[in-house]
Amino acid sequence: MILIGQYDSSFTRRIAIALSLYGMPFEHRPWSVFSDAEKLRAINPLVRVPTLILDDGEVLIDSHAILDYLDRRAPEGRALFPAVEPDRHRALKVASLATGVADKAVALFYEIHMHEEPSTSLMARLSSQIHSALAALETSRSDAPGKFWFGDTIGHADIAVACAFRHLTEALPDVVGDEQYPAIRAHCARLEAMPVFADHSQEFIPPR
Ligand SMILES: N[C@@H](CCC(=O)N[C@@H](CS)C(=O)NCC(=O)O)C(=O)O
Repeated sequence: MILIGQYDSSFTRRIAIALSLYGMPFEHRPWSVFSDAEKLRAINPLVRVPTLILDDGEVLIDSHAILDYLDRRAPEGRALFPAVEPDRHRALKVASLATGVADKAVALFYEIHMHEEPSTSLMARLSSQIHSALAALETSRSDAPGKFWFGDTIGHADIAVACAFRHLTEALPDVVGDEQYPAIRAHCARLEAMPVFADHSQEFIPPR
C-alpha cells in the first residue's frame, strides 16, 4: 500500500499510525496538497490527503473510509475500533468529535491565512465549534481516566484525538490556552511519547 500525504495532516498521520499498529507495511509519499496538487489530482480527484493506494491499484479516500476498510482487515485482535457495544459507538463518537475538531481547524487556518479579508463571524463560529467539541472530549476523557480512552489498549479514539490536538495547537497556537483541557493534554502527552507517534510525525508546515 502507498499512503499519500504529509504527517502534519492529522488525518494522514492517524492512518500512518494505524497502519503501523496493525503491522501493515506501507510506502509513504509525503506529497503536499498544494505543491503536488496536479500529481495528487491524477490519483484523487478531490486533491486531498490522506489518499491510500491499495496493492491492487484501487484508491481509497477520506480517513474514515480508509480506516473502515483497514480495521476489517486487521490481524486477529488488532482492530482499533472496539468490536463490542456500547464501546464501539462511544469510540466512534470520540473519533468523530476529534476529526470534527480537525476539520474545523483546517477551515479556520484557511480562513485566516488564505483569504485576503478573513470573515470575523466565520472565524468566531469555527473557534466556538472547536472549543465546544474539545469541552465534550475533555468531559469524556475525565470520565474515563484509564491509560487509554476505552481500556488498556490503544484505539482509534485515542489516536484521532492526539493527532487532531497536535495539528490544532501547532497550526493555530493562539486558539487553545496552555491551561485549557488538562485531561486531553495529558492524554496527548502520553501518546506523543510513544515511539509509533514519534516515528510518524512532522512539524506543521504552513501551505505555500
Ligand atoms: N474528511 C477528510 C478531510 C481530509 C482533509 O481535510 N485533508 C486536508 C489536509 S489536512 C486536505 O487535503 N486539504 C486540501 C483541500 O481540501 O483543499 C478526511 O477525513 O480524510
